[in-house]
Amino acid sequence: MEYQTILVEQRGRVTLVTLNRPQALNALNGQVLADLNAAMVAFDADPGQGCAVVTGSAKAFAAGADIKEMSAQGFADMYGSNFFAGWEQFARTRKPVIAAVAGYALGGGCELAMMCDFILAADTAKFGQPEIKLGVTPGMGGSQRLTHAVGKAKAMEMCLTGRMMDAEEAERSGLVARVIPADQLLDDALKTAETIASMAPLAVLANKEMVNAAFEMSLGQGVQYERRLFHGLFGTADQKEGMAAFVEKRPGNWTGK
Ligand code: CO8
Repeated sequence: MEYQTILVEQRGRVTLVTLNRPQALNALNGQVLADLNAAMVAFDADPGQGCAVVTGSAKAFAAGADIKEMSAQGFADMYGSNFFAGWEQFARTRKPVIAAVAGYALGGGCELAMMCDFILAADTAKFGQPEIKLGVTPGMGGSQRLTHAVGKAKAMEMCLTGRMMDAEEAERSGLVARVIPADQLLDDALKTAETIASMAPLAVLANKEMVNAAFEMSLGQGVQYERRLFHGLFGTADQKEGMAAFVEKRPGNWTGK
């Protein structure tokens, strides 16, 4: 598949997706959306792939939605076309996706990182929702996902002032899983993705699905949902294999069945 704005590379069972619009600091336009969605659909459908890493450049993961593409649009254009609703497709990727963020992750860039399953941040990373400075608001889920991640006080301050959060504050606030020296970010993210891709595929899907359920359900419903998925995995060959492998002190040999 030919992509115009991203580079896609398979490394064993890991798909590496690199945003590649350096002239616009990887600003997210319609073509990036189309390319990313196509890459994620192909990744999800490929049984040889177990985890994806989405990354940008050293300067910018992505500096937001493409302001030049949006600036002349009116309400009828935006509402009529349900502008950027296509990002919901990216967020529906079933297999795990790690965001490896260096430099700016602003506006839609921060929102894209938060649509991934977790964020690994270089010590150079800067996160922000600066849309207020453009006279608008986040539009790809940032007001919701940021609030879930860092709580109301910090999310509200960041959305209302547009201030950026550095990597250390982002880790302390729960926005990122870990901070890594910039020159080791990609290696670390790929290694983390390999670890995930080496696990039993159905258990990987189930773990992702149940953690995400915590954002949609009450505690009671979520616990029930977890238990049903847990019970369901006892119908898989990989559960038998995983538990036999533990007893026999050897690694599991997964079939994804
Ligand atoms: N869109 C388009 N082009 C961009 C963007 C962007 N978001 N960000 C940077 N660029 C371009 C610049 O215009 C510039 O291009 P050119 O050389 O042709 O002038 C090039 O990238 C390099 O940028 P700078 O020269 O500005 O680089 P600096 O190092 O001086 O500054 C910054 C880096 C601080 C990141 C700066 O570029 C900046 O502030 N960028 C904009 C950040 C921003 O406001 N992001 C939020 C955008 S709005 C948004 O994301 C809304 C999401 C939801 C929409 C959903 C609608 C439904």
